[in-house]
Amino acid sequence: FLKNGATAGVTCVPFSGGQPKGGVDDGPVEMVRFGILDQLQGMGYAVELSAGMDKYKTMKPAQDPPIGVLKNPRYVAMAARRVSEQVREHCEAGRMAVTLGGDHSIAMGTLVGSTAVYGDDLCVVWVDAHADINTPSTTTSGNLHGCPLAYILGLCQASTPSDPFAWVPRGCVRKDRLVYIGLRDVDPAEKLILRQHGIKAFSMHDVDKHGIGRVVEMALDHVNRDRSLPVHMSFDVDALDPSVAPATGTPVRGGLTFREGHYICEAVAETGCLVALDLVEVNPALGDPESLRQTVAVGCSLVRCSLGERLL
Ligand code: B3U
Ligand code: MN
Ligand code: MN
Repeated sequence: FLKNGATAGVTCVPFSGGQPKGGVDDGPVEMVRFGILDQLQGMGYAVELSAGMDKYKTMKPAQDPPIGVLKNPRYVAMAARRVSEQVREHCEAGRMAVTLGGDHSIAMGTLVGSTAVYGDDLCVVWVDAHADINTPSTTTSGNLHGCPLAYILGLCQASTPSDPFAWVPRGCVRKDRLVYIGLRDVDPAEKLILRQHGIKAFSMHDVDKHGIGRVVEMALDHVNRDRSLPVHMSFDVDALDPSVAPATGTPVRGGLTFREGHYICEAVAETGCLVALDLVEVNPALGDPESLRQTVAVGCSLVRCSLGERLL
């Protein structure tokens, strides 16, 4: 697989159907307006932009009643499926797949796309305040941005023909190749799932106890001891403290500092193993203009660091 591929394959996903708040669909366009594409080119990347980002809004089905408690199930499934195709194309072409969200339900698509190319060698570093591992039976909110990993790991009941997520290859990511950093708002049922399946997670408690340097090292040792396997990092901006990234749908106090967030990206970049990156849950509609500017800026900065921008 590529080591710091020279082309970034960028997919913008203006999608908010995985949670109830509007505005997160404007995350990608705000990051592009802030200059992320030019910035990547300035770092020496050729940028290949996926076509047809407007389609994510127009593909919304006219009728999409809840299935059980799950909200917008068909819309989420259709959008994620399209994301999976766009990310797969980038990975197949040997590009670094960069996906700008949009809410975190789109990671169902990014991970199907990257594992289609890299198989179950793929390691996932999930940076988030939340575990996003609710199943359709455990979710109390019915918001699918809280569920992508349950589908990906194959924790949901076998799909029926009418299941809009039937296309998701259950278990395309191995449970021992997933690691979390930054957790601090995990539902009781999710805690049970993590424990039952032995899924490795470093909470904010662990960051306080060991420091971010040790935590990232331990996280990478868990999934990728030899630093030889491809890595997909899915970074939810709400992993950062709300004082650093205020414009996001479900902020949780006690998050990563500006430097801790950047350190994760720098350390992952240094391994040379990164093949795919998601940056999600930037919601420009929440908060004042300064909160927006600050959150968009930090999102772009995390993307650049993950793709190898160095301080010195
Ligand atoms: N675990 C809760 C809350 C949540 C998950 N992800 C976000 N919030 N951003 C749920 O709705 O599943
Ligand atoms: Mn998330
Ligand atoms: Mn989150």
